[in-house]
Amino acid sequence: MSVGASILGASGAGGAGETTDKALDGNEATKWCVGGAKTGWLAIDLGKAYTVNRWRTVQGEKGDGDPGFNTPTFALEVLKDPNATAENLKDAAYLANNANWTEVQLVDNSKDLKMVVDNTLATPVTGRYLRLRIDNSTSNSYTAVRIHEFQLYE
Ligand SMILES: [Ca+2]
Repeated sequence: MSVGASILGASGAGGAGETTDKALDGNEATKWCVGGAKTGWLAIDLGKAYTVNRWRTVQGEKGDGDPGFNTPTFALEVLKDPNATAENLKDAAYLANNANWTEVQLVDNSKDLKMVVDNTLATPVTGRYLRLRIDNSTSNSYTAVRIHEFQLYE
C-alpha cells in the first residue's frame, strides 16, 4: 500500500529524475538517489493506519549493475506519536530526529549485499507514518543513497 504514498520529507530531494517519489512509484527501474550521501531517511504518510506485515526494498544494483551499490545497513521505522500534529509532520527537523521514531526492523545487508531485500515482520507493526532510515548507503566508493523501491504490504 505504499505505492504513491505521500512523502512527508526526506534527507535529500534527489537529483534530476531521481526524486523521492521514485522510491514509491512501483517501478523498479526508477530510483531516489542522493549523490554523496552516506546516510539518509525517507518519511511517508500512508493516509491512514495500516498493519504492515511485510516490507521490501530494491537497491542500487538494479540500475547500476554492481552489488556494491546496494544498501548495506538500513531500517524500517514507525513514528512514535500517532497523533503528531500537522506542524510536526511538515517539520524536517522533527522528521529527521531519530528519537521520534521506533525502529521496527534493522537490516544488516552488509555481507549479502542483496539487491532485493524482502522481509516478513515477526511482529507486524501498525502505523500511518513510516520511515526508511539508511545508516550506510553504499559499500563501494560511489557513495549515494539509492533506493529504487520502498514497499510496504499488509
Ligand atoms: Ca521506483
